[in-house]
Amino acid sequence: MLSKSYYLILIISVVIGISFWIGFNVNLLPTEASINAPIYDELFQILFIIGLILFIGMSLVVIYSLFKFRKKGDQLGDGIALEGNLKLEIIWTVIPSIIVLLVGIYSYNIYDRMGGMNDLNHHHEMSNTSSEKIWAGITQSSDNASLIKEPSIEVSAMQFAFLFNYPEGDFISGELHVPVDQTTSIKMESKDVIHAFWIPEFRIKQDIIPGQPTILNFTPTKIGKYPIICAELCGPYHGGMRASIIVENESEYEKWFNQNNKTKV
Ligand SMILES: [Cu+2]
Repeated sequence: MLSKSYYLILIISVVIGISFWIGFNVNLLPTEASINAPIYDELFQILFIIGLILFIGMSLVVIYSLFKFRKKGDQLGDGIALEGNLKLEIIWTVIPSIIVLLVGIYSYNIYDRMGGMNDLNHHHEMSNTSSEKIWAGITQSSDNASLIKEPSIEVSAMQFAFLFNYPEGDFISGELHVPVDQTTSIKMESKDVIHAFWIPEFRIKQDIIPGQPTILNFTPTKIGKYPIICAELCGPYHGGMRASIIVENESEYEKWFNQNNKTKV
């Protein structure tokens, strides 16, 4: 006869095994279309696996308890209350503390690898008004001079639309076109309330705050059309505040740009 703890260890191992298998084989996220996406997805995968272990583990405990602690025929009350199980209290304090600490350290590492810890004050040549803030995040480049690259595009957010201004071509577009594999820098401004610029496929999201222009850099890696979604409740038609980003190869982008270019007449 095998001991109880043997079965317990076996069940825990199976739960962890199944959770890892699902975590590595089930992808819940949209396609990865920027250099940030694979980094972000690493963190998501770890969180997903931890969530699965907890969900499957707790479900098993609930199902087991339903049978094991079922009310006996002649039983009227709830039974004796459990009180002061020191061992249990230590376990359920220490294990979550370790998990939360490790996830915190790992998140910091991910944020750093996505460029979140880059120095904020290296862009004076680009932004000469002190009110302009360079958003720290979301470029992998460690070379700060390369943070701001062509094409640079101005994004205006308003209730309830995004408009994309291409200053070099002196035109405004309702769609954001960018070339693939190049760092694009967008300068975002809000005309009214707080909006947010979110491209799920790029794993980037940045608030657009009135009176505080924000620069966001990203590098698309996959040709295609992706949604731009306002991710900040900004009014009654917030749900309809969407636009598209079209990532295309260099020559397609040039073609589109030249078709719209108003400086070359
Ligand atoms: Cu909005």
